[in-house]
Amino acid sequence: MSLELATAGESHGPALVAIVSGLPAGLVLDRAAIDEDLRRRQQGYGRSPRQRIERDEVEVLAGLRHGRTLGTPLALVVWNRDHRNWTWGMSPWPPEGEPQGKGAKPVTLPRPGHADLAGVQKYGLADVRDVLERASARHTAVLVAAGAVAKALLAQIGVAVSGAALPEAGADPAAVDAARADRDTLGGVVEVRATGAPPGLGSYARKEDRLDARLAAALMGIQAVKGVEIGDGFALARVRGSEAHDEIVRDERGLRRTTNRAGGIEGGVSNGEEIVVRAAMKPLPTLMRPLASVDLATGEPASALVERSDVSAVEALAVVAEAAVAWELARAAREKFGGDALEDFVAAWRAYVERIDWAPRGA
Ligand code: EPS
Repeated sequence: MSLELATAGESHGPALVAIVSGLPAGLVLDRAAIDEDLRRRQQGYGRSPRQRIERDEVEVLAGLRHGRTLGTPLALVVWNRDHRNWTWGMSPWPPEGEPQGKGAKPVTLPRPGHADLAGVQKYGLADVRDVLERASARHTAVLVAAGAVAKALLAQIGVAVSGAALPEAGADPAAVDAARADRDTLGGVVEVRATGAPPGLGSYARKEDRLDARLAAALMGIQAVKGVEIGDGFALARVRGSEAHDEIVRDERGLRRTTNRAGGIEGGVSNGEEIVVRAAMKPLPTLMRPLASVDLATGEPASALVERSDVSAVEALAVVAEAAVAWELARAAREKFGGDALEDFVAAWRAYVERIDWAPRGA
């Protein structure tokens, strides 16, 4: 039994859609909790004016009855309010009438740092809009909705996940103001911590089972992420082995570690300590003072497309990264504990933690 997630949706199309399969039956979902995560994702200093248009809320089309999962695919929708300004430009079917509104003119000025150029080359497209609509970080709204569902499942086994931006670069309001004044953008670093994860999530058996590899892929899969670190990560490369590992002791509750340099994962398996991961975000590449590019229609040198954009979205990334980590931990927990009914899943978890010698950490 595993969780699976399929998504669809363009930034200015009608909606973003997610289908979550592999949930047990009987999980109570709290609509307000999902909407609160969607609201958190829209916050943060330095966001684009687009966030004044959107007011993201989840709509459930299938898989839920009276607030409880049915054990069938769960269909989630987040509507794009901005679509009303793009009804011609982003019409799924050939539009009727004269071109009007946004998206009516083709984009031919690829932006360095976006998928624009590689996307038109790869898919044989003439209009960069056909690339940027799906590549956009708008997509992360529906990933946050799915992550909120994952967090509800994890709460049943005492696991809590939370993300925060490190207070520097794009999470420092003064730095954001300075970058905005220079018509520039900023990145930053976010950290996600998960408490209560038992030892044994993930496996060393195959590289695709390794929890650290899975978390790294989940975080790298988020727009603008260029680096991922587990625990002390890169800093471990510069210390001796005697200073790099987490010694094992036993207290009255069970086995535990005296430090957590590994970030709660050894050999690709959770070790029962807090799981700590960080992701580095590059500065957003849509610039109000654009970089050099080439007009794909004429072949002549030109400036890249200037479009409404965020100065920084690092606080939004913290919420998206939290959702990505929650999703991956929930997936690993479904693999380990199984069960068609929620109570079977929880009973398998309880029997397991009673069997092992472990002092639960921070739950
Ligand atoms: C984004 C560009 C901007 C952001 C968008 C991500 O979109 P727009 O061109 O409509 O202003 O606002 O993020 C969101 C819409 C969102 O909800 O996070 C991009 O190019 O990735």
